Amino acid sequence: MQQEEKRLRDGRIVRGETPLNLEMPFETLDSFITPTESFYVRTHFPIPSIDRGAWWLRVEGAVENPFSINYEELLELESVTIPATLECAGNNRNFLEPKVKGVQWKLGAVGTAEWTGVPLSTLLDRADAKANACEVILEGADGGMLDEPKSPPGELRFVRSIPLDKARRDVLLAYKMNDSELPAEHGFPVRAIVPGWYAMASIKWLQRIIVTDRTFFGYFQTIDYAYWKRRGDIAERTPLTELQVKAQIAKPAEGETVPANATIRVHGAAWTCDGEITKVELSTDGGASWKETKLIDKPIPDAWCRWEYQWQTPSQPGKQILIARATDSQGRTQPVERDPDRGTYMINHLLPIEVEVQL
Ligand SMILES: Nc1nc2c(c(=O)[nH]1)N[C@H]1C(S)=C(S)[C@@H](COP(=O)(O)O)O[C@H]1N2
Ligand SMILES: [Mo]
Repeated sequence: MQQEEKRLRDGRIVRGETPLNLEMPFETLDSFITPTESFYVRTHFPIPSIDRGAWWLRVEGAVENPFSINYEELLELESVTIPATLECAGNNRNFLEPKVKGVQWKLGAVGTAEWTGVPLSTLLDRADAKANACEVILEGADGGMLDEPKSPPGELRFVRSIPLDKARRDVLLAYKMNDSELPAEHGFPVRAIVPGWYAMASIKWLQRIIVTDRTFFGYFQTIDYAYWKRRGDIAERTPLTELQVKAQIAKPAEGETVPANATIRVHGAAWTCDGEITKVELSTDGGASWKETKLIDKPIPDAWCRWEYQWQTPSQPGKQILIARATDSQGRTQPVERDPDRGTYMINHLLPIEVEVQL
C-alpha cells in the first residue's frame, strides 16, 4: 500500500516514466465521464511536442485528391461530440497467472471521455478514396527505437490501420477531450477515436492518414497488439480490434475490509462493442449464485454503463469472493477461463475479488 502511494502522480498510479504510463485507481470511479486528470495514459515513445501552428495532417494514398489540412482549417469543419470508452487491450494484465511481460495494469487502464472533433468520413470524402481502397492507415508523430527482439531494427512510428468502412462509419478526429483542448499526453493537437475498439487503434498525435488498397501488416497489429485466432487447428495471427464484453468492480476493492451484517454498496462499470450492456450480475459467494445489479447509466453503444448493488454482508467474519459478470445486447457474456491464445491482451474472463468481512 505504502509503495503504491509513493508511485501516485496527480492521483494516478505511475506504471512507467519513460515512456509515460499512468493508471487510474479504479476504486475512485464515481462519474460516467472520467475527469481528464484521472484518465489513464498509455504511451510507447516520448510524447511529441507539437506546435499547433506548424501542424499539418496529410491525407494520401489510394485517393483521387490527396491533400493536407492544418489545425485552424480542421476546427472550421462541422464537429460532433460523442462519449466513448477507451480501454487498453492490456487492462487487467496484472491479474494474469502466471505473470506476463508488459505494463502491469490492474483495473484502471480504462476511462470514458467526451470527445469533440471531425468525423474521419469528412476528410475521406474530400480525398475521394479510389474504388479498390479497403483500409485506412493512421500514423502518429511519435516514434523511436523499441527494445523488443521482434521489432524492426531502427526507428518506427506508432501506426495502425482500420477497415475503410469502419473508418467511414465511426471514427472521429478529436481535438477536444471533456470540452477542453486535448492535453499533450492524450494526443495534442489531434487524435483518432475509434469507438468500440481497444484503444491502441485510437492513434494520438495524428499526422498522416494513408488510404490503402491492401491489408496493412505493421508491427503494432501483427507482432504486437495481435492474438492467435484459430482456423480449425491452425493458429492465425490476427490484429486486436473490438472490445470484449466486461464488467469491473470498483468498490469494494481487492483486499478491502467490509463490516459484517451491514449493507454495502458494490459498484463498478461494464462495457462492450457493437451493442449495449443489458445486464450486470454480481456473485458474492465466489460464483455459486448470481444477482442482477442495477444499471446506473442508460446503456448506449461505445460507452460504459455504471452499475451498483446493495450487498447485505454475512453476519460472520471471513473472506468473501465477489465476481461481476456483464451480458450485452448480442447475448455475449464473459468467459470463465482465460484463453491462452489471447497472449497478454483482451483480458475479460471472470475476475474474482477477495474482500474481508470483519465484525
Ligand atoms: N501515436 C500513438 N497513439 C497511441 C498510442 C501511442 O503510444 N502512440 N498508444 C495507444 C494505446 S495502446 C492506448 S491504450 C491509447 C491510450 O490513450 P490515452 O493515453 O489517451 O488513454 O492510445 C493509443 N494511441
Ligand atoms: Mo493500450
